[in-house]
Amino acid sequence: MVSMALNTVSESKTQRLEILSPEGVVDPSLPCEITPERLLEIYRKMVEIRLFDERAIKLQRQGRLGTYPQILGQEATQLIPPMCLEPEDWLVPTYRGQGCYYARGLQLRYSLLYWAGDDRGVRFPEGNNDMIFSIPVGTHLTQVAGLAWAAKLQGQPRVAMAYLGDGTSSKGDLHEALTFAGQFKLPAIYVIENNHWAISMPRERQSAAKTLAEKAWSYGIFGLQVDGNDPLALHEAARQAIERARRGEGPTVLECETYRLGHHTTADDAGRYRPASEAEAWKRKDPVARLRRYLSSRGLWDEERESRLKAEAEAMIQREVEAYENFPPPNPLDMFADNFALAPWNLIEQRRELEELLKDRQTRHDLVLPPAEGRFP
Ligand SMILES: Cc1ncc(C[n+]2csc(CCOP(=O)(O)OP(=O)(O)O)c2C)c(N)n1
Ligand SMILES: [Mg+2]
Repeated sequence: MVSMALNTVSESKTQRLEILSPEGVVDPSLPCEITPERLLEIYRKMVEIRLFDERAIKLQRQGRLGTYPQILGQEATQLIPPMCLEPEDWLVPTYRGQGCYYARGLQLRYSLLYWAGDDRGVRFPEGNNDMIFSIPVGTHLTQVAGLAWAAKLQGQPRVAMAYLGDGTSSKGDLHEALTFAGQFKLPAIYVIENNHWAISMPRERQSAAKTLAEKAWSYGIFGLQVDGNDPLALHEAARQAIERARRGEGPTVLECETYRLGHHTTADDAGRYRPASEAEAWKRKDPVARLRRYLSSRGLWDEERESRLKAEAEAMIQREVEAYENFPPPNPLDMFADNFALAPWNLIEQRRELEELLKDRQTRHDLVLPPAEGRFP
């Protein structure tokens, strides 16, 4: 039972949690505290983010969006652990994080804006402790230990959750972060989104470790492998990990085993390095279809509700795309903002020059400009 295992880090055998089978059948012997309303909320968000992902790819192919990292097939791992957090908990996803941010209430127009290269796309909801991801992989892992440590020192019941990929789990950053998190018993949760590929490097060649979760044990940390396409298992594992962290019982590593059904990003062609049959096999474990089967078997879902949800989701996404495309252009002077507390003289000069050039032009913007003055540092 996972509830027993979560109470101890002396258990050295890494377990795997799967509650809902790919056929949509629940294992009644496993703990699973979840209401029908919560299940329906999860399903709605999964469908919305899948349709958004499809739309984002089309926008990129039409030249209306920059490079975009798909999350097809990873909807459950993206949405569910962040949905179990409170707004004041810290969340630091990776670039493949549209679902994580959506779970926390970021409007999809901002995700599009970000992937169009506009830094106004990181306008997270007021009161949320969400952080922008870093493109260099793994650099946030020690920072998340730091966030958790700060929460502990300040006596705040806050949890810090980091996402990382299977490839990133090979980086030294994870060693440092877990050493620290384990030793200081920090309220940190490391969600390894094992989607089986790090660009063209398969999971099998990534590490000789049998599971990525078992790495946790050597740091005195509880590690659990979860079926990342099983919404019930993810919800239960994340809920228990968060509760443990809040009770002061230390960190958790959750390896969520899923599959990247799409390319690494729109700049990649997965057909060049892996057989299509592999993705086809994983489609049978699809998290969205799996939850739909389960909801239908409980009389909570039917065809009519499905088409209504899809129509509503498409309309919402259309509104978000329009809001994104009608966003006022950024003010070129913003490139000088948020870089230095005290701007160096050459930047001050360049900013003045640009200001002069822009004088006669009409620029619309919605940001407060930084002051033109500055001093030598
Ligand atoms: C420090 C650093 N090295 C290399 C890269 C190039 N890079 C971008 S994504 C990636 C693979 C990451 O794979 P994984 O951690 O499995 O995440 P996934 O993309 O599968 O979600 C690499 C090597 C980078 N962004 N940062
Ligand atoms: Mg990966």
